Amino acid sequence: MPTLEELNKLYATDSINFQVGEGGLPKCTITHPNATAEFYLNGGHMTHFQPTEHQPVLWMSSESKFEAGKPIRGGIPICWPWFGQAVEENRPQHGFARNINWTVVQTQETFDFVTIELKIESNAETKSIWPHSFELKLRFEIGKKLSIELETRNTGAASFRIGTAIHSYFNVTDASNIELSGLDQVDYIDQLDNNLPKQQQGEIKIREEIDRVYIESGHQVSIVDRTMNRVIKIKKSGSQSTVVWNPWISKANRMADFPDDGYRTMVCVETANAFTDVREIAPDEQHVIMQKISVA
Ligand code: TA6
Repeated sequence: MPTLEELNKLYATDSINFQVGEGGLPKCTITHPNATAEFYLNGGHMTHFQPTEHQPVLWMSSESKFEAGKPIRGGIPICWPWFGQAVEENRPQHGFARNINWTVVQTQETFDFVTIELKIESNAETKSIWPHSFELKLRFEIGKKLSIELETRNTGAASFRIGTAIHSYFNVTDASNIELSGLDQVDYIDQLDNNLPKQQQGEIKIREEIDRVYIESGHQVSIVDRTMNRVIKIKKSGSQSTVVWNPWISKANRMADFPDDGYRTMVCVETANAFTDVREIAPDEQHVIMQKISVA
């Protein structure tokens, strides 16, 4: 793994800088006229995004661990190559991409934004968990808006299937005083009710734990934060499933890296390929999933 000095020599720009982050993990900070942001090479995990003149957009847990090989709680976990529990035993929840170290491929700065490209590729360690050859690229475009693009390439000789989620945690002032619009009449799988299929009626309001996988939704979702008087708009491509999650009280209390009252100020809206939306990738083929976040 390159040293911070090598990373800065190769990839630093006026706005991009690599430094020691929490837990001694290497962190990239972005200080651009249009936004500030930060991410960790551990998991390719974005932990902060704030357009200038706005409040932070991403929620971070004050109890998150920052240990190599362990997922960070909050920000934007990259779930890949499966979403949720793996079918096989002792394989990590939400895949392994968020637990391993990513390498920097390139960085670029323009007047309007910065772009950073990271990648991981298959090796003996990944093949011991998932027996396929792949190259996975993650691209952040950070400016007044944030886009996150995940490109899977099959570099092996056999097809494989992937489940993914750009598992974004959004910062809201009071989760009981927001509405999520854009999913009205969309079918969803209720992960809290034996994965029964249901249909969304109207906007989503949060008054208890919610864990739903909206299927066949290419729709834009808006988080209307009445208290902060702002709307977070979430567009996407390469995905026909959107996950909405808030652990609410008892699940928040059960998670060691999640503050007991953390549920009050967050909601996850995840751009996914989950359940029936998993993707088959043939040799030399690729799949791109993208989430674009803007604040109004
Ligand atoms: O957001 C959907 C979900 O699958 C929830 O069921 C919850 O488990 C969440 O992901 C967080 O998962 P994690 O493994 O990060 O604790």
